[in-house]
This record gives sequence, structure tokens and C-alpha cells, in this order.
Amino acid sequence: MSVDVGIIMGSQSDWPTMKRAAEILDELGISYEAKIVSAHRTPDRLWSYGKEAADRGLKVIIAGAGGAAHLPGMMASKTRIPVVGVPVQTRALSGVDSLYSIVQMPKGFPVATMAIGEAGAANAGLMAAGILAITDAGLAVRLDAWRDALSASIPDEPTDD
Ligand code: RP5
Repeated sequence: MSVDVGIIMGSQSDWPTMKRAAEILDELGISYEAKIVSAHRTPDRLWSYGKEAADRGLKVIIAGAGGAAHLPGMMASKTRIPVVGVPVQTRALSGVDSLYSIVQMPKGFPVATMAIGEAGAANAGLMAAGILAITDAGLAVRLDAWRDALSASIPDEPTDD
């Protein structure tokens, strides 16, 4: 049974961030898998995952990593499936290292790079939903409703508490 979205990350330590993407996919009823695939520690796993992704029916890959964050870019080099990159916030450089590692891809191998940290991971889930909604009318309705609910939750005026 194939899933639509692959969430991959460089380390177990990335999961608290990357599960924000998974939560969005859960809310919107999108099928996904979550895997640890490290560009540096498990390069063979990365290669196999990228090589098999299209044939397995994956439609979007969300890839998160921190520091020398080569996972999203290397995955983009290995598969034509859209890769959404999430720069994980690091202690040493606050995730600026992750952002720079992911965003500055050479022409030919794009990574759709999100914001640093949990907001970026959540937005990666929403970006995947938007891509899938192009060809899934039911999901388009659910995504519109999700966006409307968020808008409706924003108050008109600020309060003191
Ligand atoms: C990267 O190194 C991972 O994506 C993670 O963000 C970072 C630190 O990994 P750990 O040392 O916590 O496993 O490869």
C-alpha cells in the first residue's frame, strides 16, 4: 500500500520538529510515512529511498535536517519528486546553518525551502497538501476549510492577556 508523502529526517533528534509536518498531514487525512534517512550516516539508505520513491508512488517528499543539512538537496538530486526542505533549528547556529545548507541549491535540482524550525515543518505539511490538492478535489475542500478555520481563529483586536 503506497503513501502520498514521505517525511524523512537526518536523525531521531529532528523528530520533535518534523512531527509538526506529520500533525498537519494527519489533520488533513493525507497518508504518509516517517523515516530516518541521513545523508552522512546512512548514505546508502538515502540513495535507495530516492531511487525507489517514484516507483513506490510517493508524490511529495518532506526532508528535514540540521547543521550541515545535505539531506533535502541530495534527495532532490536523486528523484524528480518535489522535495520540500525543512531547516531544523540547531543549538550552535540557531538553524541558520541548516537554512543555508538547504536553500542555496544549484540550478537544476530545486528544494522548496521552508522557514527554520517547527513553523517550517508545519508549513511543509501544508505545502505538500497544496501540491496534492491540485489533483484531489476532496483534499482541496479540506485544505480550504483548514485555512478558513485558521483565519476565523484570529481575533479582530489584541487583548492584555
Ligand atoms: C543532522 O545532524 C541531523 O539532521 C540533525 O539535525 C543533526 C544532529 O543530529 P544528532 O547528532 O542529534 O543525531 O544530520
